[in-house]
Amino acid sequence: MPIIKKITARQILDSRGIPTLETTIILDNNLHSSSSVPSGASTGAHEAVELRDGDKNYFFGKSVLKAAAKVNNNINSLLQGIDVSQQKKIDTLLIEADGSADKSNFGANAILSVSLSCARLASRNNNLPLYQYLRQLYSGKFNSQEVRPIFNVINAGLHASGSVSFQEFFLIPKNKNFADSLQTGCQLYQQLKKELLVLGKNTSVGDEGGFAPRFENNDQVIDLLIKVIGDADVTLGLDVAANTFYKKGFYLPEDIRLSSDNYLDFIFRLSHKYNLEILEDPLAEDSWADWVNITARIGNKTKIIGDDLLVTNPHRLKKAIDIKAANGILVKLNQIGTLSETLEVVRMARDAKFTVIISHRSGETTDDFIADLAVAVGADYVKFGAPARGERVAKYNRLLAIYQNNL
Ligand code: 2PG
Ligand code: MG
Repeated sequence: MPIIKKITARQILDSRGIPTLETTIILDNNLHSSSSVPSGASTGAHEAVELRDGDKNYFFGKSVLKAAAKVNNNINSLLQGIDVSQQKKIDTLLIEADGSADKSNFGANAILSVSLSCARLASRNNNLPLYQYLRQLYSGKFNSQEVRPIFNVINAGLHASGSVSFQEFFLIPKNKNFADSLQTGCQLYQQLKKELLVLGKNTSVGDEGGFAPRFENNDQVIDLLIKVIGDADVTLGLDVAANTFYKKGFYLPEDIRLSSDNYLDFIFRLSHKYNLEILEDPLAEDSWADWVNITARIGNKTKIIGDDLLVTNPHRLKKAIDIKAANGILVKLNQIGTLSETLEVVRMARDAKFTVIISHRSGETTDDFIADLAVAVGADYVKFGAPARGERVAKYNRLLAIYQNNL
């Protein structure tokens, strides 16, 4: 097996025009491959740390030149001469050399860009499509159905200023295969645009390609989506991203300030009223007891998904499984920082019968690695944004290639 000859990283731009990292690895047989990493806006407090330069006069402190230097110097020397197919060994070396609990020395962005590049390069070297190579690495339980896309068609919260408090409003088609679900999602997205125009609302889009007009309240958005769905076989979901309106023990979802108990009732009624299939981050990221409560109350008909709660972290997932604080997990590679740890988290989630959703970040690139990851682990759903904007569509198109042509 060819060995790693050289690793280089450069600063590129993400879909918000904010710097991110792209890393290229070259083998001694001169085969090479690159991967770039995404970045969130509504990041959980317990995520692995992105290394950013913090120079206010250069990209408002968001540049990643230090992270690039860590790849070019420390990580390049660390991994030179290593067999690129030794993914677990490579990820362990990266974690140990970084030495911190949150990957803040090298930066999770630096570490992940290398981890993903290694996998992509090893798959090429083996002449395997990436998803097939990743399935070998995963070797856990998986759902053999095609993944169901979750379309975030209205962007609000931190992804679209001036709109309502909930961050994402989902349409979730129930077609049997991915291509048909994609078609349904695209048609409803266009139908939604027409309805917004009839209402005299703005049809410009937010960070994830969903429309981002002003609404009076969260219910108004959902009622419009119900109208757009009509008799199509499509369900609803939300990423509440409750951290963003949780302040000192109280929730402020609208013009009201609710205690935790009253807010739990509010969420319970909402889920019941709209028959939500998916409810992501309905509660603040450290309110474990309330998560247990909501899962016990509505978990039998709604998937209670931990994003900021679980941050793709095996320790937080274990706790959630043990105390039944959720019944599903949003999986984001950059929340934990290596491919091997992510695969481990998916294996744990599956063994506990948790729903698995592979997710993008609000700041993305056209890198479509997560489409292959979703097929490899047999995820239940993918959350890649609206069926619009290049960085979102790249992932949906990659799924089409995988499912239709086994590429
Ligand atoms: C989320 C994500 C992706 P961000 O909260 O689920 O939609 O948003 O990447 O901003 O954390
Ligand atoms: Mg979320």
